[in-house]
Amino acid sequence: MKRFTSVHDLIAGPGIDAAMQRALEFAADPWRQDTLGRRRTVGLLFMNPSLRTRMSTQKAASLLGAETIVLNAGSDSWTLETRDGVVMDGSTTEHIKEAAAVMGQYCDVLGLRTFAGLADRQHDYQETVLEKFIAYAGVPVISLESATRHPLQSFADLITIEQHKTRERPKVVLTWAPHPKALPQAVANSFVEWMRHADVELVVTHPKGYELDPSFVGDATVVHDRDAAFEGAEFIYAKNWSAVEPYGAILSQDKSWTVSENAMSRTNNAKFMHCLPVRRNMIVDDAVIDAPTSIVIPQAANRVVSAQTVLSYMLEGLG
Ligand code: SN0
Repeated sequence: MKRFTSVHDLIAGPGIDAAMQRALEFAADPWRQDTLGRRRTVGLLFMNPSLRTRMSTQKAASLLGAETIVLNAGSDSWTLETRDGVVMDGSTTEHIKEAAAVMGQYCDVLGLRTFAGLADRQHDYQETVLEKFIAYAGVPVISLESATRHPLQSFADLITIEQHKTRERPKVVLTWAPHPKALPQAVANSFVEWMRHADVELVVTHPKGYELDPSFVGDATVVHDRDAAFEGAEFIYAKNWSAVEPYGAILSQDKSWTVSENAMSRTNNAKFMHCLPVRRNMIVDDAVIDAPTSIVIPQAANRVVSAQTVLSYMLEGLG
């Protein structure tokens, strides 16, 4: 695999089933390939904050015997310019062209985190920054969350559902929930994209106006009545996202969409999931996230497994 930016890269490579098989093997025995990354360096460039992605990807590389170098753009390193043809007389000090190319000289695999700017829909949805980074890096690249997707998170979500499901084809509900800030659509887009390729009954629920981009939601079932959507669900996946139209807008902070015990009581004893970080008592009530049915911590633990699986394919591909 030369790039991992969406589920499509996995489908074009080893395939979802084979990757899941390998993921479950790593989950059972994390050290089973502890020399695969010998003498290899994985470089991780963060243009935005991170806790899980940073630590889990470093941990995953370490389990495979690879070194990691982590760089935070703007705090550990120079502030990066991502636009082409601009006169760099402002606050940015280095262009992503040189930064990516130089990091590619030092590292065998690179990862990039670059959030949506939420100002220009086309710029974000064309994945302008990630694609530039890939073009100039000269080595395989892993997305550590880009403008429109968070594939390592979605892969971890799929692994988590596989491990916790109690029947074939479980009902999985993605529910919008309120948040004080405008957040990207990346986690929701990516979750829907992966679940549409999984053997689950997917239902998406959100207030009117929060429709996800058609290229992601496709023909997935969308229900605006949250109580109806929750009926009989085995997994409730909560996430806030800002509106796609008008792009990046907050249209609602309606607390009746906070995932409450009352809402969960309609489900089939559903497991609660969230990618974290989560705003307690905005997205989800304490009673739900602290209940035994909350699987947010094993879900986060699986971030190591998804990163290790993806890194293993990339390191193998280096020959
Ligand atoms: C990011 C997002 O895409 O929603 C990263 C999730 C993995 N989340 C946030 O930026 C949350 C920030 C906040 O203020 O709660």
